[in-house]
Amino acid sequence: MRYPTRTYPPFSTVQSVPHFGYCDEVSMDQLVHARAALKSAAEARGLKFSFLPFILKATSLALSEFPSLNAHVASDVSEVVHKGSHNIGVAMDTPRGLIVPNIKAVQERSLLDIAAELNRLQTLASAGKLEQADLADGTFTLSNIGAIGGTYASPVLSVPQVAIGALGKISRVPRFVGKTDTVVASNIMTVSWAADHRVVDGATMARFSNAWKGFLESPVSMLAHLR
Ligand code: CAO
Repeated sequence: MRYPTRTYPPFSTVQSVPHFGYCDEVSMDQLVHARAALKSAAEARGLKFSFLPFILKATSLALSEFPSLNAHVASDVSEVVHKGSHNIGVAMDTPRGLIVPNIKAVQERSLLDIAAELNRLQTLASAGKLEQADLADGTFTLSNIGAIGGTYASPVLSVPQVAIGALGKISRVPRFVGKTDTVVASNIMTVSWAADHRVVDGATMARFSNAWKGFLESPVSMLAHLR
């Protein structure tokens, strides 16, 4: 039996990009409550409301602070184009295998908008009915492998994009409270970033990740960016 191959740059192209990894963990305690508070409002509109709408919004807000990560790079590195729109790809595991549609202009969308678009893309992806327009023009990628399991990953860049993040499974684990000796149960999610080291340095990735993590650990801070 023959299966169609994914639209993806040749492996040699991806492997020829010197890339680095950067990992961290994120406390999702406040986000667990925020999601629970908004879930029924989304469900009343017929929408499944997972953690991803928040994570996508946090990614867009962090990309606004670090536009060099929302970029395409020419294969000869002669040019890096910072993209104006945050078209964030979401890796989807489907009966036909991996496919990565993207949510266009996440910077202009509300959480409910993002959830609606995610639901639409997930339904089409499961049915093998995504359009080329849904797959084209991605500028950054997230892979929620944690929906299936795992902690850390080593995501492969979706060239010409310059960065990608893989999300681990949110797990309930013991953590110290600040600088005290008190230990509490905490909902921890890991993230594994990879970036094209020809155009992104580790410090930029770390600062971006810190900004992203700040939005997720204190979801109310995203309100400051409402327009
Ligand atoms: N940790 C813990 N729970 C998670 C989670 C995570 N990282 N991500 C999702 N969940 C939970 C959701 O909250 C939901 O729980 P409830 O039923 O209680 O609401 C449940 O798992 C199912 O979520 P979902 O998968 O339907 O929704 P999503 O929006 O989080 O993710 C999608 C959608 C399409 C990204 C995901 O289903 C998927 O396909 N992930 C795999 C991606 C992949 O294969 N990456 C590898 C690429 S390299 O080959």
